[in-house]
Amino acid sequence: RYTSTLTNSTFFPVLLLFLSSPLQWDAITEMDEHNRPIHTFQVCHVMEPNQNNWLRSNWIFRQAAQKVYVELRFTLRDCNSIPWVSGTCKETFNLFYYETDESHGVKFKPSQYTKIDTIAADESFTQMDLGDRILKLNTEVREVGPISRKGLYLAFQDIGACIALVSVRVYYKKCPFTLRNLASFPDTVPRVDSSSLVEVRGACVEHAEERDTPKLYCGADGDWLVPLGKCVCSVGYEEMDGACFACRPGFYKAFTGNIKCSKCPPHSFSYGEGAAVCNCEKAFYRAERDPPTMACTRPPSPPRNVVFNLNDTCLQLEWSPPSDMGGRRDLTYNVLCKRCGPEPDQCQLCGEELRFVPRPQGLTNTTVTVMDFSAHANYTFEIESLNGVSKMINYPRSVAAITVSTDQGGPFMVGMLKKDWASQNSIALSWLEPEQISLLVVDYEVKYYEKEHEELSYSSTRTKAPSVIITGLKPSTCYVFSLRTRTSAGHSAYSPKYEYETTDDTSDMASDQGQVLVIVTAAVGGFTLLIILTLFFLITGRCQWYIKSKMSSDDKRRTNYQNGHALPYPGVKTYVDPDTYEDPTQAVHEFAKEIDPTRIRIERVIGAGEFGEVCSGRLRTLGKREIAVAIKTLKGGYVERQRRDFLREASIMGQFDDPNIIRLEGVVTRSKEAGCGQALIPVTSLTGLTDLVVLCAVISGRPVMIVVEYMENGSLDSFLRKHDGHFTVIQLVGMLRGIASGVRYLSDMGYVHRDLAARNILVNSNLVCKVSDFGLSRVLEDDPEAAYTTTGGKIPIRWTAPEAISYRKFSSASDAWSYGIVMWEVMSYGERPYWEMSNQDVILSIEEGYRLPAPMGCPVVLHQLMLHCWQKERSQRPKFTDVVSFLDKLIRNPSSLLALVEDIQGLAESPGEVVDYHVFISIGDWLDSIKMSQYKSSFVAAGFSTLDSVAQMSIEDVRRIGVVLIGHQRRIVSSIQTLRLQLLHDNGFHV
Ligand code: ACK
Repeated sequence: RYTSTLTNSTFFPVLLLFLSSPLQWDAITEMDEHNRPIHTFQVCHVMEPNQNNWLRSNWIFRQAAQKVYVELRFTLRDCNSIPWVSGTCKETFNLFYYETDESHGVKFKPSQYTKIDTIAADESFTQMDLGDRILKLNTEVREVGPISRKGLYLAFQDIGACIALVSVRVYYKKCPFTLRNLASFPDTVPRVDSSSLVEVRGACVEHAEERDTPKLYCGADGDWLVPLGKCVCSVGYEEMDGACFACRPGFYKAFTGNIKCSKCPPHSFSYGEGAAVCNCEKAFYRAERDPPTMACTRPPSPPRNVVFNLNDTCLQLEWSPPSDMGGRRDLTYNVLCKRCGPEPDQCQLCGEELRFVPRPQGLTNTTVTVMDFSAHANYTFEIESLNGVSKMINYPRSVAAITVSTDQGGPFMVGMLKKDWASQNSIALSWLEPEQISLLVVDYEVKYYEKEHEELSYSSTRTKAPSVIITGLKPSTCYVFSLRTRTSAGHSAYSPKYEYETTDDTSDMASDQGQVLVIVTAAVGGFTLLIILTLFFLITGRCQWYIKSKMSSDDKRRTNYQNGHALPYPGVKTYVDPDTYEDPTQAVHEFAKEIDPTRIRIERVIGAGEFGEVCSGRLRTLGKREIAVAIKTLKGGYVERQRRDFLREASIMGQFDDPNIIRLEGVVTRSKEAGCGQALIPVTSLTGLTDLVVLCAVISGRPVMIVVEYMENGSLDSFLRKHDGHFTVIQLVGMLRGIASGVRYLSDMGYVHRDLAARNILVNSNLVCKVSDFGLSRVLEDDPEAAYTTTGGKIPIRWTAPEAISYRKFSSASDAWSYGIVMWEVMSYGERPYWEMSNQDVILSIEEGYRLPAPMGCPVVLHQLMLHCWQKERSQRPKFTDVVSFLDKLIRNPSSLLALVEDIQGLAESPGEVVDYHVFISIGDWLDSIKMSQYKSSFVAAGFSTLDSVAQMSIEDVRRIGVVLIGHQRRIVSSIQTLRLQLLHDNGFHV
């Protein structure tokens, strides 16, 4: 039977053949307990000794597989239940394979076959079971590979057991053809090595093109992981249901990308399908640089209301903008000048002697000044309005014209300018209106200046009436006045100059006294204000001086350093960057206790650090107690800089005092020079030569050490990998809570860790997690995960927030991102974040919005918290104090952890394949098949005795019946899901 019950698997047809040997397997059809026929191969020569009965499969074409899975279902008779067979009866059989390119005519030679495994039954049946018609079916799966030949044979060797082989299924796993982000990915066979992923490049679907190379990774179980890059629909095509469709008539799409087709802009149309741009209607145009999204436009109408002002030397033309701008805003004007004779057709273009201010062409204002024109001439000025599409047409131009005769000027000269009265600061003038003037007077302009200053700077004022009072003048000063008229034809020339004087100071005594009073009042008020302000500044100034003088040098530590700026942080102890000390040794002694090395006993080397070995040992405390410690050593032969960098960590660690931060016991910095073998450090338990060598290195020269509390379980990443699946969710959440609480303490102190990762967390024997590895940038230099970025820094890419990677913006919010990655590491038992992806791909995928999926068995709430930590906008990431209280709530209310991500994805993600289910499986068989036999009695005791009832079980039920370990819960729940699918299919549902 070789139909599929497995996702992403391809099955091979398998046929079993008899082989000629004296005692053979038999093909037998039996009835199961439901009276349904089962076809089996059986052998049961338990009485005779030295059995060697072979059954071989057909040649199985390998196809693309590199590794195949063989699933066997069989029953096996318990030898004890058969009388008189001791010594000859066996309870195992052997599974073999033979790789070959030849598909036919291969003679069976046992010596060519390689053994895959000896297969034993988890459940054997007895005579009694037979009587009750209970078949105890065993399921065993074995992997075979890597396979390189074209195909293989399988063979079964019986050596004297009583076996019925019910089914053999041979299959391999593949990532099935899929469409993602408008790219298609072919069927892909995973690598034989299950820890590495196959990178597959997708091909864009029709009418789509690559934006960033579309990629997926094929995982060992045939799942597609980590979509990267994408294709986007080409111009004229839009995305719908994973394909690119042409824009309908009347619509267009001018750019590639996953945007929708848009309606044609005003005054444009598209008749066909798949238009990249819409064409303009008649008499409408698109300028060269107009985007296709812009409406089609037309040239503007001519300018309106052209007038001119003319005086002796200047001719100013003015006009109003056109009534129709043609739908654009890039309006300009050109002025063309023609000088004409007495007849209108005797015109020619003006020569270069005429000056236009600012210029004759490309004007943006509605005025231009013309100079150096001839007197007694007729000029015609054509003012043309233009916009970006004017040059698309030659005719008609949008022009307004005006004719100016430069003869004008004298006729509307005014009469004499008369002084009516004068005061200390003002002079009143009046004049007679001009006579015999055909044009309407618009206004008069009076120009005046101090006589002493000639005409260097003058003022002017305009008035519509033939009189004016000029104010703001100096007393006893002579001013020069002249006047001109403005009509619709422009300005007249100025009148002759008139001189008038203001009166002197004494003539206005009363007002002067008033002014004195005001000044005195203001002075008194000002003085009072001055006294009040002086008093105020004296008091506050004193306070500031007092505050400054109180801040002695050791108050430095009360200052919170963030991004190099000192922020006062009242009431909370804050972190002091040791680099702010001129002498780093002073920082070490301020924050770390000096330990007399005779109090330390080194016992074992437990690892290697950047500066030297890490040892475990004992420290005699001042109260004569001995405590376990870890001792970080600085290699002999160090230079001063290395010593400073090494001790920097102690200067930082020594400032912290929190149950979730690794505790500094002290440092050894002042011991005397010692040679190899000198008993500076009493060594009582050297275990071997290596330790001896190491210790020599430690004690030669001037030994320098950092002594910290001992953490029995070492670093969190290797600890979790070693104990995969061994903890309950609550235990894992407890660890996460500890880490969050430690980082909360650091962020409250104003310290940014920058390298939070499971490898930098230590675990003690009570599973308490503590943050370690301090030292800011130096930490990153040490970290083997740290890689150089384009901005030059060394950064552990997979753990670091995007803003810290791209512009080194490290903050407690970037620590929150790293904390999210630590959560993921914990929930996946030390899996490498982003698996085998390259750093570059990690950066790209994060930028595109990809985030790590929930690890197997991860409660939904925890994955949500991770996603919260991985918000792109750093201000939206959670604060550590919120993370701690959230985790506390989960611990108090564990039912919130019950919903697993798989539960939610559940059936929705199941494959649509044909399912074949062997109905005679018992609960025991099922638990055996997933290697969870130890829970058989728990299932039965809790009343879950049929597969139907098991299929209804929730994760909560699984926990309730006593499955505590999360790894076991994971295995059982995922198998229940498969079971559910199988039952659904058996009941006629296709999922
Ligand atoms: O994973 P591990 O066993 O835990 O290997 C590394 C090694 O030293 C190099 O760093 C271990 N280690 C570091 N500090 C301590 C400590 N305080 N207690 C116990 N082991 C430690 C770490």
